[in-house]
Amino acid sequence: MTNREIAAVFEQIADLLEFQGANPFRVRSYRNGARKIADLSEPLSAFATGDTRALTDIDGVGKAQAEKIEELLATGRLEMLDDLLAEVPSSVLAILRVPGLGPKKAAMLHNELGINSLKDLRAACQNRQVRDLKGFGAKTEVTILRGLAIAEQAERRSRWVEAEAVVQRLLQHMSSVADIQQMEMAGSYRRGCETVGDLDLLVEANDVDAVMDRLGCLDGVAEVIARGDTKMSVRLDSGMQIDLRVVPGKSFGAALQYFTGSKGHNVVVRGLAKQRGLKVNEWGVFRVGEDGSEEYLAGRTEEEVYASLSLPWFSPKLREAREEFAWAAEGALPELVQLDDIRGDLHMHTTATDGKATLEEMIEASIAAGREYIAITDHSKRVSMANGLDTERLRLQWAEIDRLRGQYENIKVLKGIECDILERGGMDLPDDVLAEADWVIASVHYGQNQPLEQITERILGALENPNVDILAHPTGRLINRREPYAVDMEQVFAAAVEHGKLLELNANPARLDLHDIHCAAAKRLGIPIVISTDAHSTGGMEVMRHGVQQAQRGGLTATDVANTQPWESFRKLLRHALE
Ligand code: DGT
Ligand code: CA
Ligand code: CA
Ligand code: ZN
Repeated sequence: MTNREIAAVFEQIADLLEFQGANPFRVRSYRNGARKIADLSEPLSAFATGDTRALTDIDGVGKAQAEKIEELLATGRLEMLDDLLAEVPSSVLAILRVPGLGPKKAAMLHNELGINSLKDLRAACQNRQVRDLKGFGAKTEVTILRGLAIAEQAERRSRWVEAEAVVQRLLQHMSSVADIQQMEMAGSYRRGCETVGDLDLLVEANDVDAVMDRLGCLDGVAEVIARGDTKMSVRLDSGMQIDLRVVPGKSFGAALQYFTGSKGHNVVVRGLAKQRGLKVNEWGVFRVGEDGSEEYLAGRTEEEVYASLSLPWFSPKLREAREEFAWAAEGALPELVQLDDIRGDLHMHTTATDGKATLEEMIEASIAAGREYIAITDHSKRVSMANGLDTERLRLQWAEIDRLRGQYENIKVLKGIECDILERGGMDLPDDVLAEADWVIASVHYGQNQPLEQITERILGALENPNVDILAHPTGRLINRREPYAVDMEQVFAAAVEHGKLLELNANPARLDLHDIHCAAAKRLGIPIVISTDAHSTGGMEVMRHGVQQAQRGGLTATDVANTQPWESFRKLLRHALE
């Protein structure tokens, strides 16, 4: 299990304990443990097996939690969690995930109104029963109703990164079947979609039973939904479904193409085949004779399938029936940006605000990650919860960066700030201070529920400010947790063009903000995109790959992404002359 998965288990335990009204100290210790684990830069297994360091050496991890981590690492399960889950039905658990409802409020709804599911909750809000509970009101009801839509989606679809954790375990588990010749994930997971409904696993093998038996004994399989000659579907405890298909080698490419989708992409492929008197399905490409006979033409590889239709191979990231066929017709499929192209990371935090690593640690981790230039961008003072910087503390940090510049010669460190756009409009720090910064990020963190005109005005104001370089996480959404705020993106794009600003693609897998469609729009308008990790720890730099994947789905090339440029050309985008 990965650190992230183990941290998620601890979070879940904390939620469940809180829901049950457990001792608040106990709840808090699990939450702290989860945070510590998520922030670790090393895998937990390194502590569990290492002879010199124990899990209890990790700050915030006590003896009881260390035992739970060991149990998870050894078995992939935790008896305590299984017990808790048996006590709280999963339909009730879903209530905990409604934005704006913590475990405490969820428990009240459950205990006082008998609410047992999202459906019950929706009915109770619509019947105006919720507003009468202590600590709730008519406004809470509206908030809950808004949050319900997103919780209902989260019940059905996982974030890509959560699906990835399951996929890694699944592929590892299946790899012991000797008869497997080839194995690939297909579906929305392979396309890198931001959320994944179910997982589609494709296997080439002769011994179908061996493959299916093995899938059946994956840890966490709750139910075998169906098992046939070539297809099998299982459901995991988490609710996630896995569809398996076992095909012969001559059909592997055709099946991979078919089950990768998207459905819309495949509709176009089949249409193009038909025009040529061909038929494409999951078994191959066939020439259809006048007597209805079918002659197999291709199917071993995806390249072969597409080539038989005079099409180039499409990156799965582009298979959404958007512009890919028009590009192919012009022979101009974009050469998508790759993780290796990234040279800079221009959004990160340190212990000066809510980061977990010091300035030096972040610089050293950036060097280790191969970055040639970075910007240190802690929060400004409005973000008081994160101990945001005022002018004085910011200048102190810059003095520190000046000192460190001499020490780290193989990386450029920009003096930056993530400056809040205030609720009433305007920037959180004075213009003359922002003017001194090498790199100014403008962000909306407060007043996210304002009406469209107001939020758009605030953002346009920031983009008009000559000292602002870039707008961070432009729509504020959190996948499966929070809707984007109401903002007129057309106007934001127009202002970015007019004032020569950049837009961030925040790589945090919970954000991925800009959306892929917005990435494509920015590219069309020639607005440079910066993919940033927004790292709050050294481990947080790892998320760059998610941002790159999202950029690929938007059709972005390295040229479209400003932080792929070598320092010598990137520095020309800055307001200050820096060597
Ligand atoms: P998901 O699971 O909702 O995140 O999205 P997908 O794209 O993984 O969809 P899924 O799992 O239902 O099916 C996987 C792929 O298989 C899909 O992208 C295209 C192909 N496929 C499945 N069912 C059909 C169908 O009825 N017609 C066509 N043309 N293709 C299908
Ligand atoms: Ca799927
Ligand atoms: Ca499926
Ligand atoms: Zn940030």
